Amino acid sequence: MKFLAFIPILAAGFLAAAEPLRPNVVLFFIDDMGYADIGPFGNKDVRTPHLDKLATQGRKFTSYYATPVCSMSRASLMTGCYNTRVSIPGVLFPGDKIGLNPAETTIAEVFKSKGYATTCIGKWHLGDAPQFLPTRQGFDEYFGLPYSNDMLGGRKHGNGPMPPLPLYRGETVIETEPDQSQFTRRYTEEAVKFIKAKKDQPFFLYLPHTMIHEPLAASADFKGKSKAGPIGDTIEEIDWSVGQVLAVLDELKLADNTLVIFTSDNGADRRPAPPLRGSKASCFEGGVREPCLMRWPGKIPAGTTCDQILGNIDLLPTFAKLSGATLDPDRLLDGKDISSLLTEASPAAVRDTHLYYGGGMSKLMAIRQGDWKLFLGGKGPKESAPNNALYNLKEDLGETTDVSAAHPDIVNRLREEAARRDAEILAHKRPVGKLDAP
Ligand SMILES: [Ca+2]
Repeated sequence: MKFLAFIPILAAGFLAAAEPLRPNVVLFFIDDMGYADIGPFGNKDVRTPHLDKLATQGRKFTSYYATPVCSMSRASLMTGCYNTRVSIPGVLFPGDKIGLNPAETTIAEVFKSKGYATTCIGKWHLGDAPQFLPTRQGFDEYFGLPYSNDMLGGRKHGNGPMPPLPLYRGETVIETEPDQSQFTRRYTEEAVKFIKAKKDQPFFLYLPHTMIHEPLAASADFKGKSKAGPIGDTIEEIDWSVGQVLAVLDELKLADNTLVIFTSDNGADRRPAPPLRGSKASCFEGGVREPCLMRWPGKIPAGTTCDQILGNIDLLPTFAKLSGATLDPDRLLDGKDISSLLTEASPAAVRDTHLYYGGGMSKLMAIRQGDWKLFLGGKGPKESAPNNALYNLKEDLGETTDVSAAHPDIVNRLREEAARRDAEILAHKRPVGKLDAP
């Protein structure tokens, strides 16, 4: 009798737990911010009080992976796949005849399928032709630049002189060569306006700031105010932006039902990222491992740190889980649902392996499995270590000492694993979007 009475309670509990929580999601995706650029990750030269607060109220992820450069990183973020699988190269340029294939399912489309309001405010960089813009990839609204802020009018490139840098609203260019010192402020105002307008429904706010990509520019309130020069000024203004968004979430009593994520697209541009080796464009950790903070009050344990592997490729399956969206089982993904890394006190690894594709030809440059990282050979020392260089990231996070000679078995195992995974991706890669395609 007792046993029979227990069953409905169990079933009810199970159903309640399986109900998706459908949180709002705010995703800050900074351009060229490196691992050591903010207070929670050890920077003592810039003031980042709002990011410090985000870390205190949320979880710090020390092994969050992006890629060496811009477009490939955004492709991974949007699709849950390594960029090679979706055929997006390292960096797209104005007038390129390619973009992220409109047939791909993006994180914005995942949220749309569950009734979220979506917006992209900032840098897109997945194709500047109309059919590749954010509005064609699941974003209701778009305000920002289609590519990097150094792709200025008249600059020479393979496609000819670049057009004046365009600022879009929706699919319309509303200004050209806008005042760069106003980007952070204007994007932030747009973000606050969006949250206020959509407060009564689930929303996804994607905020890929243009700063801190060069040319650096801060508004009058921040210019010359930091102890670290122009880079410090822009970082402190980004921190202000985070503070503005957190404040409006508090004001509207949305904080408890909003997952806030702060991270970046690639390593610091020609600046060090201690304790990591390398910077932007490199497959050493400093080129690809990003500062990452996540806050979701009551769900993510406050003031904690997680060292497990995760990255851009994992956000799409994780967002699908949190929003209750169904993914097409026939569409291969590289990322995993890492929601356990957010919510559990001491989560186990979800995936133990990460692939490092290079920013040039998108060649597989290195593989990490657990604490071991093996370089597979390729371009020069900036982008990669020599063929077969093996590092133990637990003992040697700075990748200073190649221990391959002492571990030929590990070198062989990782090399075989890398070859197997790379071959699978190349065999199943999906086409890039082409301007002239039917
Ligand atoms: Ca970048």
